[in-house]
Amino acid sequence: MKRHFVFLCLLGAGILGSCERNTTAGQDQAQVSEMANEQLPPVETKDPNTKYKPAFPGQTRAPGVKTNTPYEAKVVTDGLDQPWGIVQLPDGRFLINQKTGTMRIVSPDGTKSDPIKGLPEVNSAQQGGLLGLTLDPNFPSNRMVYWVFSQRTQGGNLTAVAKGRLSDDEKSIENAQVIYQAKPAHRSTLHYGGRILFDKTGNLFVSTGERSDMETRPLAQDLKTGLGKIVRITPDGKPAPGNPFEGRADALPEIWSYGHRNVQGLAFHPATGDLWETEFGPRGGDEVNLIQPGKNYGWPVITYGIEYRGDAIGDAIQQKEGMEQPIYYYDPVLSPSGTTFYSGDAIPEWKNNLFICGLSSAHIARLVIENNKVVGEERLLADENQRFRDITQGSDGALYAVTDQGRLYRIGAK
Ligand SMILES: [Ca+2]
Repeated sequence: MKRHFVFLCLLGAGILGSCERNTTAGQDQAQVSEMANEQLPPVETKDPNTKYKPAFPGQTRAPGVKTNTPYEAKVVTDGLDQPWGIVQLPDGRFLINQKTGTMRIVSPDGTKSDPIKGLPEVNSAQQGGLLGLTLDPNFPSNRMVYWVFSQRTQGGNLTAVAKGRLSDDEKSIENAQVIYQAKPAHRSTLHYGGRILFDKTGNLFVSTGERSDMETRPLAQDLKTGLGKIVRITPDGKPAPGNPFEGRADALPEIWSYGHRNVQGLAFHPATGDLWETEFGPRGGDEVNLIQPGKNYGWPVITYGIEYRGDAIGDAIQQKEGMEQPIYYYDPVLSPSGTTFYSGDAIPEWKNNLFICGLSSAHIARLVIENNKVVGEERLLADENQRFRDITQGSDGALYAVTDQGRLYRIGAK
C-alpha cells in the first residue's frame, strides 16, 4: 500500500511538479482506495419503472466501479438440484440446501455427496422448499445444522425453522425437529423469506416473507404475526432474550424488525457487526437495509416500486416518519437473494463490500459501502446467464456462489 502510494506520488510529481508528502496514513489509504475504485457511470442503464425520487443522493444508481485485482470465476460443479443455501463446513467442504428437500456436501474439487435425507418434508411448489441454512457455532462438537423451509400445515403453508444433527456418516440428518413457525399459515406458495444466521450471542436471526397475497401483505405491519419480519430466536426456537418487543402484550416477542416484503439475504458487516439484509421489492423497489432492533422498514406503506400490473402501491409514498429508508434500492429490480460481506485479504479492494446474488438480473452485485452509504456498484459474472441464489465466503478468501441452474462457482484472485 505504502509503496503503491509512493509510486503514485512520483508519478504525480512528474506530471504536476509537486507532491503532498505530509499526508496521514488515513489519507494514504483513502487515496489508494480512490484509485482502486475509479468512478464510472452507474451500471444500470435501463429506464426506471417509476419517477420516484431517492431520499438522498446515492440511494440508487451509485457510480460504477471495476475490480482491478485479477480474479477468476470457476465452476466447481454444475450438478446440483436447485441449490438455495450454502455454508462452509469446518474442513473446507460446503453443505448445500437443495430446494426440493435434500442437502448435499460438495468438496472444493467438485466431488458431490449423495443427497442427505431425514429432513422434514418441504412444500417446494413455486418459491417454497428447503431454503437457507447455517451451522451451530459449536458444530465441530455437536454437528447441529439449522435450516429454514416452507412447511405445509393444515391451515396452509408457512415459513418454518428446523434443526438436526448431521450424522457421522453424513448420509442423514438425525432427530430433525421444527423449532419455529412464522404464523399465520396461508395458502400461497410465495414470499417465504428464508435466510438464517447465528448472532454473536448464540441466537438465530431468521427472515420471513409476507406471503405475497393482498390479504397477507398488510401483516408485514402487524406485530402480532410472524409474516414480513426478521425474528430473533434461541436455538430452541423461543423468543431470544433482549428482543425489542419483549414484554409487550401487543407484539410477538420474537420480532426484531418488521415491515419487510420478502427478505432472502442476511449478513453481518465485518467491521461494524451490524445486520444487513436484501429484500425483494415489487416492480422496482428491491432494497438493501441496515437492520436495527424494533424498527419498521415500511412495506407495504412506503416503497420505491409499483404493482406488477403497473399501478401504485398504497398512497404511492416513498418516505414516512417512523419508517426506515433503505440504504440502497433498485429500479428496475435486481431480484436479490443471498448476500454476504467480503472480509478476506485475497482481493483487498473487496474488503467490507457487500455481494448480492441477483436472480432475474443474472449477476452478482458488488456494492462498495462507506459510512453506511453505497458509493460504488459493479456487476460480476454478468456473462454467465445464471440465476444467482446464495453466496458465502470460503476460508481461502474466495467467494462461493450457487445458482438455480445447479452450479457452484468459486470466485477468487487469479
Ligand atoms: Ca422498505
